Amino acid sequence: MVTLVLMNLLIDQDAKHMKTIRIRTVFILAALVLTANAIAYTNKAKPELRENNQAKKGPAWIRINQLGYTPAGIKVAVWGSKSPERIKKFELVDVKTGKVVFKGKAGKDFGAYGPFRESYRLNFTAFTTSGRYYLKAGKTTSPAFYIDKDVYKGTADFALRYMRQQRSGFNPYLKDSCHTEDGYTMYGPMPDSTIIDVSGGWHDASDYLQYATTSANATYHLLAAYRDFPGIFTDKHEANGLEGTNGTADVLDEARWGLTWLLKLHPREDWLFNQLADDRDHQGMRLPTQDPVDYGMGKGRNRPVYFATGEPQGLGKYKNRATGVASTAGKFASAFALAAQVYNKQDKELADLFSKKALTAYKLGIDKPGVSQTAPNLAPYFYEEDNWVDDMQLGAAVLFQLTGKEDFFDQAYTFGLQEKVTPWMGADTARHYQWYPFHNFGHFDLAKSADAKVKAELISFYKEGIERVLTKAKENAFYRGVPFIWCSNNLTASFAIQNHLYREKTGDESYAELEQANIDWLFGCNPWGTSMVYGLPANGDTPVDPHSAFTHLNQYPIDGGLVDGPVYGNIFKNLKGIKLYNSDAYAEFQSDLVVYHDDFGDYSTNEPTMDGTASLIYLLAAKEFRAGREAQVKK
Ligand SMILES: [Ca+2]
Ligand SMILES: [Ca+2]
Repeated sequence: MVTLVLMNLLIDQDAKHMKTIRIRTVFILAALVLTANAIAYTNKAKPELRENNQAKKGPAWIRINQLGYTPAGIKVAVWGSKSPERIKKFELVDVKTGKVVFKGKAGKDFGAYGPFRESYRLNFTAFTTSGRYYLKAGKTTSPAFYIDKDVYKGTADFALRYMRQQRSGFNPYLKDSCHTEDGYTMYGPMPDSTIIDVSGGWHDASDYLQYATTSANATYHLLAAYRDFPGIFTDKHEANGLEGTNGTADVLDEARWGLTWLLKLHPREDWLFNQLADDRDHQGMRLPTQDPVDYGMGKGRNRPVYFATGEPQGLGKYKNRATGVASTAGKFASAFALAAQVYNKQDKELADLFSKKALTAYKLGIDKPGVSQTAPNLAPYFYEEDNWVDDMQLGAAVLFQLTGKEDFFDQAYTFGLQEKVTPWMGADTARHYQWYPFHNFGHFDLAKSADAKVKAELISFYKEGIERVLTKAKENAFYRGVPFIWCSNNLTASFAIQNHLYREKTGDESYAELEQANIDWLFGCNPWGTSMVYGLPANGDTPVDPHSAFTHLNQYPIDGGLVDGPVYGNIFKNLKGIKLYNSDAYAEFQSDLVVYHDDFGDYSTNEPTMDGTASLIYLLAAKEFRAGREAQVKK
């Protein structure tokens, strides 16, 4: 996904692409029009209240969650200054009346962080009245924002737009088909180049590779979102993704799209495929429906599908370090086993099929423990997943829910003890997708079936991971404890989900502020003052020039796409083939610590990903659900 180095090098050499004129204003307006109906509440933002945070002159800024804050929720903004100025207090002002409605103390001086010399957390959680406000500290004011129970309403459905746009096979956004001739087999027990139908699924990011590991994890997130928050999602699309209704929540339509592809990758009990296409894909920007890449079968024809052998793979210069198939097989087992539960009432035959597939996939993982990494070809980049017990734990946990067989519970528990904490938590760095999924649903799903003692033990593992991140987070005003590696936003969304799962299971609110800080970060409470989700909120500062063919070539909005996110300054400096195409609107917010560029040329921070967006959908559904529950309690 983010391995677009070669592509960028090619583009660098292509004078035509270099001269692509970006009509940014028109583009932004078009995006705003197209997204105008998406978010019920943010529509209330009157144009004259729209403020561009970056454009505001420093030396100090107040960063907020642009979606807004729920009345009963944690409410914190961050004040940062490039001057040695300090503050002691802040005020909350009602936009309509101009009156100060709340006064707060600035609290601890966090000092320097990233681009800022001084920084503070402005906590106004105690103020709970709905309305539209801005914050003021010294001479600095924040953009206006809402406090309202509906600030998350419709956001999960909005992010589903990006998933539909990523569909391979029939693409409902383009209303056209692509990659219909996938694929031909490699590494399998059948002769190489055997034609097999594996068309469908989702493109991984702005390239068009498709991975079992990310697709199965995304499918699990969508199914879990439907399971946990069924009332959040609407039905405004048909199964094929076109507008209409089919009596099924769109999130389940999307999960089904993923499941249908996963079934094609596990067509027999002894067959499991791990990947479709490879980095030969990285040959310049084009829409998926105009993909001319030739994998040896002719331009735009069949792409290779890699059999999960458990051995290192790579058809070109580079190879991965695969040791087994369990990391992929476990993800298939969990997605199928949850699907079997979800469809049990509405389609028994389908549920039985998923149940059968869950069992056979899980067995493949038992037979070949170890990791099944993605296969590189031209470049040395791949998803270097190093853990598999998390995947098998979740698979076994959900199979226990499905079957009631004690063996599955025991195995899930044993796997769970082998990796209590997802290892990136508390670390300063990790390899690309080394510890994936970025949080483990396994403890949560197993705890549902456990007695009080085991439940408490499993949930304490989440607490341990949260504590490790908190140790780092409490040192800075943004409460950042997530490492700035590639896809830091995906880790951020995942970490917020882990906090949510912990809070749901325990009722312990100790980490609510940390959880909210991670969500706020994604929506603008970060050094750059921008949301990291395309088009969300509709009137906010959100990415306008992401690393995507849809936006870059055709000015098509990529609504709901979560971009990779900020990386350490030294990661960015050492990347190959990276260059910014426009002057950096965020120049004064870059630092040696961390950078983020809203620029097509930065494939490391500004490329949306399918699986990160799927995690975001779960998280946003959780937020909307929780906001609704808080509002009920208040009544
Ligand atoms: Ca639907
Ligand atoms: Ca794993």
